[in-house]
Amino acid sequence: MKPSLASARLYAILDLGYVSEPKLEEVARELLEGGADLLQLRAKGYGESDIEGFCRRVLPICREFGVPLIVNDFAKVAAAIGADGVHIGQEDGSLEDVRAIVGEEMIVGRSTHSPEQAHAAQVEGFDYIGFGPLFPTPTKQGRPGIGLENVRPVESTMGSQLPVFCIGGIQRRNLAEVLAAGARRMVIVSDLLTASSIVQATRSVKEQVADR
Ligand code: TZP
Ligand code: MG
Repeated sequence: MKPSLASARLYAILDLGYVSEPKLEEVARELLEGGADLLQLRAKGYGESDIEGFCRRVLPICREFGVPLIVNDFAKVAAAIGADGVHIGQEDGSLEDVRAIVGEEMIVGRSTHSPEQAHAAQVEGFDYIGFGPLFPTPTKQGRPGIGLENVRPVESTMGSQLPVFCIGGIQRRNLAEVLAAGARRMVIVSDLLTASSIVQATRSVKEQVADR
């Protein structure tokens, strides 16, 4: 059965741009101990077989914590290893293409960069969206920040039917501002992965986004 995202608030990403490959298990465990509700494996520049290997290492840890594992970009890997979902960008094809690979029981999420794209993803039937980058970020270079002004309109028009995870440049130091702009769910990558204590950083964000 497809895991429910209704109570998911904090989505963490195990991004190989920040995590050295031998530390994958250790960092996955820290993010989950800190209370991440979803975990994505994102490994830009790696091929399918490497990514499959990384995901196979992380999947048992996600299972132990009861947290869904989402594979970035590689629907075939998600299907092959029995992950919980796949995340695709605007250029990665249609939901129908991905469903043909992963079936109906897997979570499929889409990156969106404007209210129009967010709406289109909802109409198409994605299970959740990433909405951003709110601020310019080195983690996703070459994209301007879309700002905070669209967060509340998107969250209030579609957030009750489609989980909207704000993303991009969100850090502990601007979290209050992002929450005040209407965000209820978020993805944080570099600020958690570069924290001196990943567990504590994750826990402190989770406490602030819980129950919203
Ligand atoms: N998509 C939009 S922004 C982004 C992705 C993958 C990166 C977010 O990373 P960070 O480090 O939290 O800004
Ligand atoms: Mg992609």
